[in-house]
Amino acid sequence: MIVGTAGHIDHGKTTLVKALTGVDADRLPEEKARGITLDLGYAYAPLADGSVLGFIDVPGHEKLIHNMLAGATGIDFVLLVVAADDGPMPQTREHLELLGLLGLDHGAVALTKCDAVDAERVVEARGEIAALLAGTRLEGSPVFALSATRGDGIAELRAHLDTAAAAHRSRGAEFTRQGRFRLAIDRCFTLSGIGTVITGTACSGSVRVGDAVIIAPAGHDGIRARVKSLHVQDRPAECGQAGDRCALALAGDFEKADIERGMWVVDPAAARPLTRFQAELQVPAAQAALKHWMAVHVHLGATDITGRVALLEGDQIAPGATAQAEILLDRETITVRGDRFVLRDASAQRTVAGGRVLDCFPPSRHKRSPARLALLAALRDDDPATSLRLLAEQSTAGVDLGRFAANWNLAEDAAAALWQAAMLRVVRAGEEQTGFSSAGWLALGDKLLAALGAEHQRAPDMVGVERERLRRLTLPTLARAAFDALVGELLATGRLAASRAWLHLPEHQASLAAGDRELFGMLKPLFDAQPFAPPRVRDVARDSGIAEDVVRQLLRRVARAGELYPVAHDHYFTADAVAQLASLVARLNAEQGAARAADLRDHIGGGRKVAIHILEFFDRIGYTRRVRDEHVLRGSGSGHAWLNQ
Ligand SMILES: Nc1nc2c(ncn2[C@@H]2O[C@H](COP(=O)(O)OP(=O)(O)OP(=O)(O)O)[C@@H](O)[C@H]2O)c(=O)[nH]1
Ligand SMILES: [Mg+2]
Repeated sequence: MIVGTAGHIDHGKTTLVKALTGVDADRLPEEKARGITLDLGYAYAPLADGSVLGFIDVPGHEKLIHNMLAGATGIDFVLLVVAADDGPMPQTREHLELLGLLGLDHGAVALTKCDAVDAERVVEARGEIAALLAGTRLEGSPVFALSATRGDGIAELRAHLDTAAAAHRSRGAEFTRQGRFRLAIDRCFTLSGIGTVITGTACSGSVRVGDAVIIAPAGHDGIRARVKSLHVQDRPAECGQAGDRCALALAGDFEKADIERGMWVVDPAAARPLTRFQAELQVPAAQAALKHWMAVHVHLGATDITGRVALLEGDQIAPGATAQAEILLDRETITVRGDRFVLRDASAQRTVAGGRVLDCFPPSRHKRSPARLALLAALRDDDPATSLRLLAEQSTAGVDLGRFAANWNLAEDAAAALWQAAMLRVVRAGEEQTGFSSAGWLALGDKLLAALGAEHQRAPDMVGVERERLRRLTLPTLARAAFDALVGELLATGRLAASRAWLHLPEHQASLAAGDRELFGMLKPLFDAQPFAPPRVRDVARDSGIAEDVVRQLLRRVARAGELYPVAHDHYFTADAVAQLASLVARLNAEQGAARAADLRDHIGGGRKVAIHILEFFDRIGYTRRVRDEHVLRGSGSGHAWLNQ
């Protein structure tokens, strides 16, 4: 458990930490000289069970709130220090408000300097503290009257902290945040013989000696590093996990000067810096309303970044109210859903609001639509299944599961278990995964079949619809991989049929009129005689004595029925010939990596120009892709089922 001090300047925070641990957390010469704390201090005390209690000591000075917040974001338990002579003072209240906004609800109060006042004043101060805590997250926390200089009451407080640490550990399963490793850097220094060391509180996941990590944001891709050794709560360790104060000795191609407080050390998969996220904001009852586009300092992790607040509902958040907003940062940081932060005004004088990150991948359009706001509201639920369900319902083109997992900081296993529990239909394409609800997936299939049915009605003489066109007719935003999976499933269940390059409903039969069929039956031998160099429209007209335009119209109708392909202008090839040419092109690809016009011509004879036309036809229908003078088979060629027939 990490205990964080809080309270007004000079009320005895550092003295108390020393009385509890024996460690003077004021380590800077300037702190010693001035007798006040300037930056975060750290101390550790062993517990009876062999574990270690960690302390983060913060400054009380009103101008050092940013340092206080850098420490407070990593603590589990608040030790609010109030001097008995003064009682609660401005920074007692300010710290208490900030801790409440950060969601901290476990703590105790140390009523210090009781040696300097009489018993009556102690009773009075207790009353002031009870009034101070009323209505806050720390209401009802125990108050320990003590003297840090004389040592009175220290043992009782220490015993209470030990008990609280045990309780914290038993809540462990619930509180140990799973997910990928993230640690907000609060210090970076060099140790001779060891190298660069960074410290911070791990806020999720775990880290081991030897792990590859990324320090980010830094440069374009962050800084790659490896964990050489680590200390947990000031002791050498093999592994550190969420809630531990860790010191990591890092190896990599960087200098100490490249690293500063506020950067993060993360699992490489969690290194996704951002400048924009959406969040829930709570304005304290005692503060002014928060107005749209207000300039703020965003205190998140171990640092603060300037930015603006764009409200998503209304044009202000009233005192005491909670609302959703987008935070736009002036520079990058790393965050995930659930991270708490505090907004202070541009001059860093006043607390504006507390926040909780909800969505790290907000849309750029329709931000205020009711569906979008409902989704943000669902993201408040700590169970990812709730928002996943709603998101899947809303996303006809599927949920980007990679982003969802990153937003929730889910490691691979947890993500896979979630997809399974939600009964998602998951479509994989390389690294990307798209998820559909069962109902959504079925609806998408129905939509595809309905689009196809409408096409058959519109053009009953067409054998079917080409795959890519059907994807656009179904849902233009549907990714190709998802569409292919959908088609595969519909084909397998017999709700969809394929004839060569065409998809159609099983019952659909392209209908050539009886007259057309008879006429084409007479002409077909001309095509079969020279399948790879069939006669052009003009030649067919000349050889058959039928008017050129009549031939042209007839062949066009036969092509719509799928029995001919228009390989070039006025130049039709039979479906059989095209199927053979397609296998030939596939063979050339297999043997030579690509098909070239000269090689194709060597196999089929005829002119080079016809070979070029054939290959260009295959490019056009998406069977091949042109790369300079070569024609490379696309993907698995799965779009062109006629090859397998
Ligand atoms: N008599 C008496 N003096 C105390 C006690 N605790 C602290 N002091 C004195 O109060 C002064 C301030 O103590 P610190 O511990 O530095 O106070 P702090 O809260 O850490 O101050 P900042 O970190 O600057 O906010 C020192 O001179 C301490 O010796 C106490 O219990 N009794
Ligand atoms: Mg101090």
